[in-house]
Amino acid sequence: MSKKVIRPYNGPAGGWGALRSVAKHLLEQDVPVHGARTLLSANQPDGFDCPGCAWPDRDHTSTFEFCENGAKAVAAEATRHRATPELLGQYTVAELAGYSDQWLENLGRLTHPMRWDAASDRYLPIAWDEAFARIAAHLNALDSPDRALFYTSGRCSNEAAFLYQLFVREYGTNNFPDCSNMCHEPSGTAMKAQLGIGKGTVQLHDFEIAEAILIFGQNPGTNHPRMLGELRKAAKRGAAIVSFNPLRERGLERFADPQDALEMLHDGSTRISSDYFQLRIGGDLAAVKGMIKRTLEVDAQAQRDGRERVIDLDFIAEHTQGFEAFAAEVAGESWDTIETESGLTRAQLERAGDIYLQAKSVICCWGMGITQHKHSVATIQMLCNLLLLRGNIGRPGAGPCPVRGHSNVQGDRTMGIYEKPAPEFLDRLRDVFGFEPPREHGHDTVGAIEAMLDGRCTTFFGLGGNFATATPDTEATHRALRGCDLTVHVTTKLNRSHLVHGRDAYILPCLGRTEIDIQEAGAQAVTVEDSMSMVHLSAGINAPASPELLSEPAIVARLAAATLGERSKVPWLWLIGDYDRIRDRIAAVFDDFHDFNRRVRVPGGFHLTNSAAQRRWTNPEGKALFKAHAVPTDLPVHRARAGREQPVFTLATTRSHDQYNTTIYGTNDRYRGVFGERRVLFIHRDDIAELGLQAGDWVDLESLCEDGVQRIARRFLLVEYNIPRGCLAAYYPETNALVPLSSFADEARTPTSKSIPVIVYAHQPQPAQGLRSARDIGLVRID
Ligand SMILES: Nc1nc2c(c(=O)[nH]1)N[C@H]1C(S)=C(S)[C@@H](COP(=O)(O)OP(=O)(O)OC[C@H]3O[C@@H](n4cnc5c(=O)[nH]c(N)nc54)[C@H](O)[C@@H]3O)O[C@H]1N2
Ligand SMILES: Nc1nc2c(c(=O)[nH]1)N[C@H]1C(S)=C(S)[C@@H](COP(=O)(O)OP(=O)(O)OC[C@H]3O[C@@H](n4cnc5c(=O)[nH]c(N)nc54)[C@H](O)[C@@H]3O)O[C@H]1N2
Ligand SMILES: [Mo]
Repeated sequence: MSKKVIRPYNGPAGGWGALRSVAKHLLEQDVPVHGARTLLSANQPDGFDCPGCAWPDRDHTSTFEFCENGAKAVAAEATRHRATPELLGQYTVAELAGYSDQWLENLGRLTHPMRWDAASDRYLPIAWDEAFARIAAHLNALDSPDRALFYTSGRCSNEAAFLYQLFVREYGTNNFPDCSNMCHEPSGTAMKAQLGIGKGTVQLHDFEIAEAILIFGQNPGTNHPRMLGELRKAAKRGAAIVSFNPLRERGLERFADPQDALEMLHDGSTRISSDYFQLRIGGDLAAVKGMIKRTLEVDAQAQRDGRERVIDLDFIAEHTQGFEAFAAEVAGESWDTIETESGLTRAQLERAGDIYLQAKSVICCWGMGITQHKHSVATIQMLCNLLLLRGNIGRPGAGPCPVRGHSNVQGDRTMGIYEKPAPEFLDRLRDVFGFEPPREHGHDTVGAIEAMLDGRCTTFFGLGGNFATATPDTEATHRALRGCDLTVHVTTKLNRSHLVHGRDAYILPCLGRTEIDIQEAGAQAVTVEDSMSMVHLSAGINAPASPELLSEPAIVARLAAATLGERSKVPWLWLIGDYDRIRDRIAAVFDDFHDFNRRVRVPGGFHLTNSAAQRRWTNPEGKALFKAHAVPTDLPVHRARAGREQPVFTLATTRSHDQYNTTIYGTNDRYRGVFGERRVLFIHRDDIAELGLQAGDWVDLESLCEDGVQRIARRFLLVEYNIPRGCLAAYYPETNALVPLSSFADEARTPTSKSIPVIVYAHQPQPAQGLRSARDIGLVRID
């Protein structure tokens, strides 16, 4: 274990620290000499799409953009470490489960398909054909296709996702839980109802002209480092950048661009946020409503004074519905409630409102700090209400900008990875392919866990991801997976989901983005869609990690052929001979992908139509809707506080700088000043005192939920931090055991990972349970 150090970090994000960190990771991963060439090919027209995040590239044709965390993601895939059958054969699964997630990750790339052998409790190699035949036999023996679940993580390409949903629907179910259910689902749900489309309207060039950029619940310095380049340019030209975040994130404060030689040589940096509002966790709806209230008050005053109105009356009249009722509801909300629930003062909110009013064009960005609450959908609709007031949707430099996570999570949805598919889409599948797809809605992620727990589902298939660790309520989820008759994972590396398996279990290793994919017609490229709806090509440049690996489209197609056989209407094996054939089918199903093969070969790719960006409102009302929402005052945390003497905190689970979701690269969180430890709890100094504890003490966390289940996560180091009182932050996934399965966003069912009511007490060591609990909830064995 490396040494634990807690040391406030006052430098900028980026800078030399970022370069040093990349060098360290390249060395640790033992990336081959051509590793540098690999990094230089990320996001290049003839290279691969960076597996790091979904932030777009300048036309995908620019010169290399340095990104520390993109480089780590690439290095993790291009590593020289190999988890061969010989290596894995040395351990029983019970032994492997005793190790940390980081240790599993460091075993390296999987090289062979494997099947769990019950007699020896080991994963042993199996031939591809045999694996497909056995999985197919299992699927065909189920009394209903709805017994099986087909999970997707957001890294797979459009081609793989399209074939996957096609296979699963021809097989007969819409059971598509996906990572999006835990991520930006509320963004899609909120905007689809309100604006008619579930995607952001903004493109990269809008960042060049926006006069204000508001950033809610997002930490781009760590999770979307290339976004800092855009923010830096905007700050330099004088745009207002306003952050709303309970934590003062370094990347939102100062940034040194490693690409700017002068800035680097002179140890300079650029201020990013012009204003920073440290609101309470879950306080965004109240804060935005305060800004709206300010806007409407200023407007009313202007009206009384006979001055020009500050809201866009023409836009409201022509394009929206519900304004009068909405304005009346806002007027009825008291400043008291708004201040208490947001944790900001009226003066601060008026200031924020005035920044909004002074800017001719405003972009609103948001991330997981907004989407992982009970009231996420309402909060996002409040953000869109704010934009609508001054016509900030559908014109240059303005609009909503949900910043997506996984590099193709948006594309996977576009391709039909959705448990509630639209009837028109299913009609198209039927017409193009000639089979009748299932119409009944399937399970989302929470529904999938519930269905495994009560035995409705018995089979789990994962295309990427780490379901056992990414999902809420770790104990329940693990029980759910272990109860399955079959678990199968398509993956690049070993992770905990492969160790928390069903009675029969397979690991199917696939090619990564960085690798050359050879099929019958030669080397293939795939396509992805970024967070701003640009679709472009991605082609690997490295030799595969093992000659045994198959591409994701090939795995899906061969499994489909094995399962559906003669009864299939789809020429599976022919389709994967040349991915142009898959793209032609995609074009036949989605009008927006017309002429797909030609348009995607134009450097930079093409932009998908966005109706809201064109001010066409495709919801049933045919208008952008003002949606009134009261500031919530009866959330689980309010209820948990009522009548309890002991302080009840709101815990947000968040990412460190050294992780990619459940993939842990290291134990440092440089910008937050934490080194060598992940089990930390960020807490206000006065709260530590009130608990009668001291910084550096170890504590246990217990979540409070009305379902009567006791959920405890043990042994976290108290770190005194600049965070509002009553609010806590700790890392995901160590804290997932605290997120109740029954606690999710209204309408969107996203687990409430950013607002868990918890109590905190001195750590109570648990003798004897050591290894068993390590197996169950993935605690770290300290090597
Ligand atoms: N290097 C790296 N890149 C990644 C990822 C990764 O793990 N590592 N993950 C990818 C994925 S899948 C995603 S979805 C994105 C996630 O990227 P982000 O959306 O940035 O995700 P988080 O780090 O979970 O949390 C974001 C921020 O929300 C703040 N926050 C917490 N609660 C609240 C609240 O109630 N209100 C407000 N306003 N803020 C709050 C936290 O302080 C934190 O700064 O990044 C993607 N990119
Ligand atoms: N408490 C809490 N829980 C959360 C969150 C949170 O903020 N707090 N965030 C949620 C969010 S936003 C998300 S998106 C989910 C993430 O949920 P997932 O997408 O399920 O998890 P990841 O950790 O991104 O998946 C990592 C695994 O993907 C596999 N992999 C990597 N590259 C490839 C590839 O090219 N192909 C294939 N087939 N497999 C590959 C590797 O095995 C790796 O171990 O977690 C959610 N869970
Ligand atoms: Mo995500």
